[in-house]
Amino acid sequence: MYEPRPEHKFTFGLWTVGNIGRDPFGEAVRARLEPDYVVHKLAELGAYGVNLHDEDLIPRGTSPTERAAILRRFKKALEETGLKVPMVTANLFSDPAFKDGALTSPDPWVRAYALKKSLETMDLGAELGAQIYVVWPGREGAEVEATGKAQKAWGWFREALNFMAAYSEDQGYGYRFALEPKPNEPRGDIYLPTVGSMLALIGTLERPHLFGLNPEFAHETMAGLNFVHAVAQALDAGKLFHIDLNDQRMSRFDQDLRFGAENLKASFFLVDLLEHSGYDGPRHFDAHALRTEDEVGVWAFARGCMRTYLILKEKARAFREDPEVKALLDEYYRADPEPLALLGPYSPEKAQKLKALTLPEVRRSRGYALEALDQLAVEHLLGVRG
Ligand code: GLT
Ligand code: MN
Ligand code: MN
Repeated sequence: MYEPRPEHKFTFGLWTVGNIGRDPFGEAVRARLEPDYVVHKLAELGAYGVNLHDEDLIPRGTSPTERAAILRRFKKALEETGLKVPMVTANLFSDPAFKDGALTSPDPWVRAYALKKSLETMDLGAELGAQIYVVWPGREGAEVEATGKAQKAWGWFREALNFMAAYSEDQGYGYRFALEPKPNEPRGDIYLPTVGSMLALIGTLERPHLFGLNPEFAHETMAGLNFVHAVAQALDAGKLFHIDLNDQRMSRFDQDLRFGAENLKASFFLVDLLEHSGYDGPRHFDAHALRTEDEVGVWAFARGCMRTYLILKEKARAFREDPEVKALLDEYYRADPEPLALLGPYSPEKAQKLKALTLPEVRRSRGYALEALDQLAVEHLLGVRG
């Protein structure tokens, strides 16, 4: 019943299941997995696709002949399994050149190199059939304010995004660009920390219709923000182009935990939102197995992400269909025609009538029954209803 299938559109990054378990204090604990092997394993588990950074597939310094051989093997695995590559992104954070920013480095050599790398990643993605291009500005930030770079960085970043979108159009690639905010890590402060700040940036771009969001559960959660609200706002703006699902405890380092591992209730309402929103893009798990795990643990982790999503999807359906929930919600949203007629678009008559309005006293004393409603959600989650 909770068996993942390609139509569920679950995707993983090569860097997620391929994570070798390095952290700032410790060395790798797992061997690198070959990309074509990952493709076969993900297909066996019922995933829809695999996403990648340029360097996950083609390590820096690969010769053109080696590159061709890697691509041949990878494409063969995709053909054999039917797995898709819906999204690609450039690694603009590992190279020492990017230590003070990539697209917003103060050094124009570095900015030009980061842009070149982005264009080449778009070429690679197009060859693999990718339609979504993620931009995660992880190194675009600062620890030191004395440079005044915060005022310039926006302009550089905007210029680069405009360039990339123009290139995509020029080549006929048809990419949709999904911008991924994060508050901090690896930089002390990243310039575009939240879904809200990315949405605001999009309005200043030359081709805003080509740009949307790739929000990540862990990233808003690190900042103590409500991820469900962030996704709802992106959806409302028509800007949910992609989503990074994982889990995280607040105010910690970027944990990228298995989906649902920590905040079950928030995950439940996120799945509820996604499944009822009409969003039909990939459900991408940007998470990795704990450092304690061997390869067996990696596949248990991947399977766990997908199963938890499907279980929560079923619970969300049962919750929405529960007659008690429906009755409480009917009452919650009950709308008298009299005030409704005063709301909506402005008119001088409505303004006059609004000024004459007296609020019935009962509107102050009413209860909203949210305790009962929330308890029903908890009981569905605990498996005693539905
Ligand atoms: C990196 C980061 C993620 C981004 C990826 C895209 S890479 O692992 O932590 O949140 O989505 O570059
Ligand atoms: Mn993360
Ligand atoms: Mn991410």
